[in-house]
Amino acid sequence: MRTLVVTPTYQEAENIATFLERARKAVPDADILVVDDSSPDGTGDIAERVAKELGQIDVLHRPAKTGLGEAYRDGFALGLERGYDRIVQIDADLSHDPAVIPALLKEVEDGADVAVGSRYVPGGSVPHWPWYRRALSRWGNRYAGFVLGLKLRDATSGYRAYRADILRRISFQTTRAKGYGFQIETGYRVLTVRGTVTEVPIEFTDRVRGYSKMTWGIFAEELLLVTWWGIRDRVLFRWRRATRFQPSDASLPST
Ligand SMILES: Nc1nc2c(ncn2[C@@H]2O[C@H](COP(=O)(O)OP(=O)(O)OP(=O)(O)O)[C@@H](O)[C@H]2O)c(=O)[nH]1
Ligand SMILES: [Mg+2]
Repeated sequence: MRTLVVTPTYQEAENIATFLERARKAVPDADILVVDDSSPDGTGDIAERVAKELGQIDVLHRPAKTGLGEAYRDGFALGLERGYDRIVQIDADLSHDPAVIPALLKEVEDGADVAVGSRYVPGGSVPHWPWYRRALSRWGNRYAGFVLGLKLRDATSGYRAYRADILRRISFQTTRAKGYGFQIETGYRVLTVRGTVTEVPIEFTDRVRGYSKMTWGIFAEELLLVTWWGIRDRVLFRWRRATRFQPSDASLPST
């Protein structure tokens, strides 16, 4: 089974070399794709240099910062085009420990369509987050779970391993979220097509170097999209289904 590890980067000059070294150590046989949005701090160039040293690493240089979701859509598209069987997504800021990648891949090997590195299953944790980050993440997850009926404890986790086939089945390229919402959107689509998802506990380490790109705009996009999907699928869809085939509908064939 061929594996591609995709990591999006924006302004990760202080983390990218360590990240690539640790990822290579964790999965020596996997190829790695860095998707950099022309970071002004030179992350893309550092990645190129490390790629030459370590091998099996490609850098996709995107012209501008257009969000995490866009970066993943391009990275996944390249992975499928090149025929990988499994695609891992992971942050480059060392919040996700690359040493867990084999455990996620094992779940996929054992039959899961997606293995999610989860902070909110027994054994998972976020030890260093301030209370407001913890609350945002927890309640964001609960809200998505409630509105969409998601059976996923950590729907916003960006640490996952996908079977390549499931990405094709959910037409990931038609997803639209730019930020965190991308994780919820893909998870929701996988569960909608009855794909199997398992959650593996992880310890999420708060980034030590660099700065977070999480903004209120990204959080608002997530809330709005989740609310819209909930209305579309749980209210409008049911209403349409309930009203479409009424016996009074004259266009129905009279069989
Ligand atoms: N290519 C690309 N990568 C991005 C973009 N925004 C964030 N990233 C990367 O996506 C990963 C996660 O972003 P972070 O800034 O750590 O955001 P976060 O993990 O959601 O938030 P924190 O918990 O505060 O770290 C990191 O590797 C970032 O460099 C973007 O617009 N384009
Ligand atoms: Mg982060």
